[in-house]
Amino acid sequence: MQFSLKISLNYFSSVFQCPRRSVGAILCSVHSKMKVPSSSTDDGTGFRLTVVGEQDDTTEKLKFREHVIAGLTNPTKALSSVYFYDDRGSELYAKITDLEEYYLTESEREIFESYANDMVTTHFCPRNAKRNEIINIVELGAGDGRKTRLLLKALISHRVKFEYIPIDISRKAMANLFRSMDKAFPKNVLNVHGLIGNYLECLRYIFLQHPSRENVVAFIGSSIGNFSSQQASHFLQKLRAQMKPRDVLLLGTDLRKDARVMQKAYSDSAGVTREFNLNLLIRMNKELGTNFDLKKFEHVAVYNPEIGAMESFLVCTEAHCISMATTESGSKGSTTSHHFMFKQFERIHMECSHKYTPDLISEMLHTAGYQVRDQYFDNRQWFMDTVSVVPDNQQSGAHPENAIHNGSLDMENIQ
Ligand code: AVJ
Repeated sequence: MQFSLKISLNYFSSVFQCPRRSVGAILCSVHSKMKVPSSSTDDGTGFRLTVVGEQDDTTEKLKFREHVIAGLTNPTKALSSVYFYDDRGSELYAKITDLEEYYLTESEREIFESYANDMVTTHFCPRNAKRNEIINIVELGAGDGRKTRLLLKALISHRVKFEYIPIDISRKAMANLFRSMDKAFPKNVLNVHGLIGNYLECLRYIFLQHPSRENVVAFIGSSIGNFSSQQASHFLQKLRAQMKPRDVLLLGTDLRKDARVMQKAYSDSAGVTREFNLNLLIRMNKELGTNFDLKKFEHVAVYNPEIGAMESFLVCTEAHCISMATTESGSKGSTTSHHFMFKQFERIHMECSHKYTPDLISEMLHTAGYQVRDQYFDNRQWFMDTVSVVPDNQQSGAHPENAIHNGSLDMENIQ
C-alpha cells in the first residue's frame, strides 16, 4: 500500500528538518502499510521524495544497541562505519570531501570532468535512450551530488531523457542534494525522485515501478570500499540479480597507492576525520545512553597492506569502564545493564576503506556476472571509475554458481 501527496514547501522543510527553500514542485510519497488512498503524482520534471520500507525507529535503535553490545564485548572491539551517518555524520563526511588531503573526491571529479561525455555517448545511451525513452539514473548513497552533476549535465547536453533517482539513508543528505541540484540546474530540466531507505530495497522498489526502463546504476565515491572484498562481491551479485540485461553499472573505486598519501587522507590535519569517528561515540551517548568521554580516545588511521585497506581506530588513552543505560528487555519487564571495560591503549576498530587495483575490480565484476566495458582514470591514476553491463545472455538472478547463501548483508546502507 502506498500513498502519495503533493506537499507544501513547509512540509518539505519539516520532513527534511531544514530551513525552507524553494525547490520547485515537490511530491512526497510514503511507501508503507498505512491505509491512505493513493493519488497519481508523476508530472515530468520536479523533485519527489519517497520513503521506502518501514522506517521503524524502535527496531533501528534496538539493532544499533545490539550491534554496539556485540562490538564492544568482543575481545577485539569493533563498531561498524554503517552507523557513522546520522545527520551530523553525513555533514562531517561532506566536510571531509572538501579537504585537499582527501584526494578521492577531487580525483573522481576530474574523471567525470574529462570523461562524462564519453561515458554518456559510449555507454549510457542504450537502446531506450536512443529511441527517446526515459532511462533511470540511479545513484546509491548520493551525498551532495557534486560529481553526479557532471554526469547529468553530459546526459542533458546529449539530449538523453532520464529520471535521476538518488538513494540515501539520511534525509538531511537528501535535502542538501535536492538543494544543490536545484541550484545547479535551470528550472524544469531535472526530473528527480529521491528514495530514502536501504539500497537493495529501494532498487527493488524502483525496478518494479519501471520494469521496462533501462537503468544506469551509479555506485561512486569508493563507497564500496567500506565492504570487505567478500561483502563487496556479494553486494555486486545481489545488485546484478536485480538488474536487467544491458543495464549499466558505474562503479567508483579508490586505488592502491603510496601509503603516506592514503594515511593523510584518513587522518587530516584539520581533524575533521577524527571528529567524524568521534561522532559515533557522541551518537551512542545520545541514542543509547553510554557515557563515552571523548577526551579519552585518539583517532588513528593506518594502511593495512594485507587486506589492502585503510583502517581507522579509536585508541583509548587510559583504562576505564563505559556503561550503557539500562533498558526494559523482554516481555517480563526485566532489565539489563551493560558495562564495557577498556584497557589503556586498547582500540575500537571503526572503519575499513578498501583500496583496489584495476585487475581486482575487473575480476570481482566478472565473478559477479557483469561484463566490464571501460575503466576511466584521473591523471595521477589514484582513482578509477569502471563501466560494466549486465550481459544479454543472462537470466537475471538465475546463476547457481553465483548463488548467495549468506543472505544477511548488514552494510547495505553505506554511503
Ligand atoms: C564514504 C566510504 C567513501 O571510506 O573513503 C572518509 C568514508 N571515512 N574518511 C571512505 C570516509 C573517512 C569514505 N566513504
